[in-house]
Amino acid sequence: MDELPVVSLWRPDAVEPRVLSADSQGRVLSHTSAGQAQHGLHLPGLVNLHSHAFQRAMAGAAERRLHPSDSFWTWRETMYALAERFDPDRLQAVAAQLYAEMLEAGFTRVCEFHYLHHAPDGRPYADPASMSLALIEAARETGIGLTLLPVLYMQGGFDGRALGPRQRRFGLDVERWLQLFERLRGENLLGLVVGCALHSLRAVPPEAMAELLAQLPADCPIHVHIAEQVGEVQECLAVRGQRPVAWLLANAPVDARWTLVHATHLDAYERRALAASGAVAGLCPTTEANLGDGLFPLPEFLAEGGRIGIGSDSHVSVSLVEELRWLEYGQRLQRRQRTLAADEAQPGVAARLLQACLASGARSGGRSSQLAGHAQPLQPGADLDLLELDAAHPAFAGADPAHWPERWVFASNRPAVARVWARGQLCVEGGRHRQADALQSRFVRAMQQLHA
Ligand code: NGQ
Ligand code: ZN
Repeated sequence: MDELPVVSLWRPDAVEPRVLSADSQGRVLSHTSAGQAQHGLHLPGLVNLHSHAFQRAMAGAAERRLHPSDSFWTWRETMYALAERFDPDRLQAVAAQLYAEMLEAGFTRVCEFHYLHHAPDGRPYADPASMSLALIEAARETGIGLTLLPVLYMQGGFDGRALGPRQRRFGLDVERWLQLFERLRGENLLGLVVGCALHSLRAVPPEAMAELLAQLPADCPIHVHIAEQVGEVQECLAVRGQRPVAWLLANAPVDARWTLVHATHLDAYERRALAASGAVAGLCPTTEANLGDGLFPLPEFLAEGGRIGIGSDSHVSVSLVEELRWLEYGQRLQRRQRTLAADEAQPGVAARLLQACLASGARSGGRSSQLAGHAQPLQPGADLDLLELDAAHPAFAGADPAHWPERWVFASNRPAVARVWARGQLCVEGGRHRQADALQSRFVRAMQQLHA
């Protein structure tokens, strides 16, 4: 365990000097008051609740027009073409670079929504878990907490059509999914959580969904892509007679174990019912902007007690700041108002968003079951995940540290995270991951091969 500093821990609108200690697993052992506050500010690390690591290799490479009506669906073809070029080594190289960047941004756990299961021709690797193991090794190399979500992906669309040639490597049926799940649960990596992902309502037939859900352990986190594109909502209405979120709520026991990724297109009933379910809405603002998805009804959902978290998804940006900033800015642009994520109890926009993300992280990451009740970050038993803002950064000049989150999210473009601990281990110092240089050289080589 690395030595921990006396921390100046951010609490909404206050700063508490604390001394933290960790057990050998990197969990908080004690949390005691430390008389004098130090200058600076520490926050609990955040969970990045949605990642497709391989897509980091595509960031910025799909921004040239291919078609007069480029869309999510034309982007997806480019993404599939890149996906074909991955093998386990390239995946590990790209994922490790990505995870190091996440740590530098202040994310201390990642929920990896993983569906590149097989070789490009659709045949399983000699070890069918090879691609998942590459992700586990990337997490081990970087120190990030990993919630690995092997994805069930069975069909090419709502109508039940077979997987297309470029989707073959994603395919698993329920039986083979359960084999992979059991195998991964036996892997030895500190802090590893193995959960379940259903790719989307498009990719999983209703009977298979029910069959799989019935066999999951009670504490298993469950993630699903849902209602991201208008076309998907229309197809779901046509084939299943309900909008996607309404259909899921009616056909699955959606509760606090669930993370609904995107959930962009909600009617008022769906929005209220999702808020009441205890599930987390997994918002991915920079990817949703990049893909032209639409805007989530944030102020209403928060007012109704809904839970949110953020993910960097396609990794066109790997920045906590940018995700939170765009989450608020999208609402401002749409409604021509300001401070839309704030409310009377919490007037700080960044503070409210951070509070919401910190409260949902343990659920989405599958870490709440280890504790009594729902894990609050940095309480005894929770992972010792911590970030330190750079007290010398000009963004914070003149501000009360309790209000630094607003300065950080709205006014720092140069990175402001100085140090990051994941499960008690110091991973980032001076804003850089401790293995940044070596990871980056290997990443550059992999990128040259992937784009050759
Ligand atoms: C994915 N990504 O699985 O990587 C999806 C695109 C799909 C996002 N939705 C593919 N952002 O939904 O079919
Ligand atoms: Zn996704």
